[in-house]
Amino acid sequence: MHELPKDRVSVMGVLNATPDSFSDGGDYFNVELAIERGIQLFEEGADVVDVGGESTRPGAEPVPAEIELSRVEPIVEALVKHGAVSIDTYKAPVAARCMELGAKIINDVTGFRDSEMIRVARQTDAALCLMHMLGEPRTMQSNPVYGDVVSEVRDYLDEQAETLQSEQIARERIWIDPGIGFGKTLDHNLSLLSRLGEIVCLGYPVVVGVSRKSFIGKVVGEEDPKRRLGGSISAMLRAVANGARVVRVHDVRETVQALKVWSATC
Ligand code: HH2
Repeated sequence: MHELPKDRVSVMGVLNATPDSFSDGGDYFNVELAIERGIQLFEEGADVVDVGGESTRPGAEPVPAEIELSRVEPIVEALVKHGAVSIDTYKAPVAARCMELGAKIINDVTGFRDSEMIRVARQTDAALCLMHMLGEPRTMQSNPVYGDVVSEVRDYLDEQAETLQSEQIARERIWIDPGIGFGKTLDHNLSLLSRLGEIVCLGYPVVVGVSRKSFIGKVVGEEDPKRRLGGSISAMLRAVANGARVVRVHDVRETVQALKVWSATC
């Protein structure tokens, strides 16, 4: 199983082998370029590289499992020789094949709602990142409503984590993620980051993905996701200050630098 270091935050580098991701769509939609980028992310200090073959940006349409797998399979196969690979999928056949290839983490943005995903998870020793999302990517940003977003997200993550354990999955394998930007308004995202401690309290390692997301664009008035680095670093450090153990980022070199200076001054 992939063990998280106890004395520092882990960096999960994002590698989207998709034509349409919001942040880097098309940049690595070529196997050679994607593998090169993945190796670069490890060299820049990523503890994990998270490979995705379907965009889950707001409004995205699902991709059939065969297409998703054909995008990620050669990349996962190559990158497992360089470091720990996570597969960003909610489809059981994709997760199963990537685990056979040597991936160490299954990152499911639907929070293991599918019983087939739980079955695959049970047959492996993968670490499991279970994320909160309200609804599905196609519709999740059309007026998301919560009573209290932080307690609803926390209760959902707690229940899903309990469900996994009732299916004989060890607690130590479970990571949780509030799903910044997945069925949340600007205020919801800001509340989740500023009150992250209420989710950290559940006792599972907390993963946070803020990198380049649209809530940062809203705060700073920047349309282009690739010009949101300063805001991304700031939001990432807020998450770390509030207890995040893993940060999912596109800009690994800059994130590693920020974390080193942060911890040197603690
Ligand atoms: N965010 C994205 C995708 N996967 N997984 C976790 N655990 N947490 C996140 O916040 C998260 C995630 C969306 O970012 P990105 O991969 O850059 O975009 P896209 O879904 O368009 O490929």
